[in-house]
Amino acid sequence: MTTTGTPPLPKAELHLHIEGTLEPETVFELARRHDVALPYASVEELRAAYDFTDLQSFLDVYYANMAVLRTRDDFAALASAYLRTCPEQGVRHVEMFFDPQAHTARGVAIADVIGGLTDAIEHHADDVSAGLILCFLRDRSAAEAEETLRAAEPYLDRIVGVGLDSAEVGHPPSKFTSVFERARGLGLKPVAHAGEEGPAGYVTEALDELGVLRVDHGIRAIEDDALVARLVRDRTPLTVCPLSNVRLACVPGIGLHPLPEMLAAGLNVSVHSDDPAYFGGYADANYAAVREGLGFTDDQLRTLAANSFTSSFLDDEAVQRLL
Ligand code: ES4
Ligand code: ZN
Repeated sequence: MTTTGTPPLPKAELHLHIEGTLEPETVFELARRHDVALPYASVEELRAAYDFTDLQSFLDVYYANMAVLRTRDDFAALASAYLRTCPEQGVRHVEMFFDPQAHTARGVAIADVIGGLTDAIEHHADDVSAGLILCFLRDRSAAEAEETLRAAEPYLDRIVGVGLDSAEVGHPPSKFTSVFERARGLGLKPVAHAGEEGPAGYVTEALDELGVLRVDHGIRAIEDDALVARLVRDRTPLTVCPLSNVRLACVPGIGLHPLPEMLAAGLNVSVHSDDPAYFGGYADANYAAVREGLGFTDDQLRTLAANSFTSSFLDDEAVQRLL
């Protein structure tokens, strides 16, 4: 990561999977603590496996590494380690994704997952404001998503929204219409990953079927002029993750990322870090990538940062207090 000598721009982090902040060193530390066998001999060997060819090749390693997260304290330590880094990144507010099914499927109680994450959020409340977005795994069944939402109901006061993530192609948003309808009825804000690897049509479906207020990634929306016009008209936020898109080969290289085209089209884009322990850096590294790799000006970077706040689920007053 490069440093400019100037403090990083204040920003909101709206596209971050908390499990994607699990650093290789922590995987080894927790594996030792819980006596979990790892298929890698060293941190270096694990890091060498982060040579992804597509979304699925990443997800395989991402879910495998989660085996080391077992207790409420593990989830608290994971989120705490991340939240601690926020001030130095200029991150003043985070709406973090978590994947309860990736843990409950391994026998971890959802109470420990949400309890640990909220312990950390409360502990760091003076440094950074933070909320939770519960994601459904789209490559698992709609019935399981329904069960997950039901299991989370006792903790709804700690959750701002619901999201949709994991393997996109073959799992269109319409598979989850009914669980999103119920979540919206419970007062949860709906968002979804769409148009990352999947087609622009999945973005349209996420808007029409799930009523999403924000689209995560959405880079392939640019392939559909009518969709772009709709997103521009509604000022629908798109949370773009440049380093992720490069590392998962969703774009052929940083210099060919569609972000400049998206911004020029008038789309409400902001820049985020997705799974920073896997993709080469946190918020500031993603800003550096668009500055250095795409030639973004200071003015354009300020637009991205301003969009990140207005695209958050904070009200205007709360945003003003953070600036
Ligand atoms: C993810 Cl980069 C990405 N895409 C879809 N689902 C995910 N879960 C964690 N990272
Ligand atoms: Zn993501």
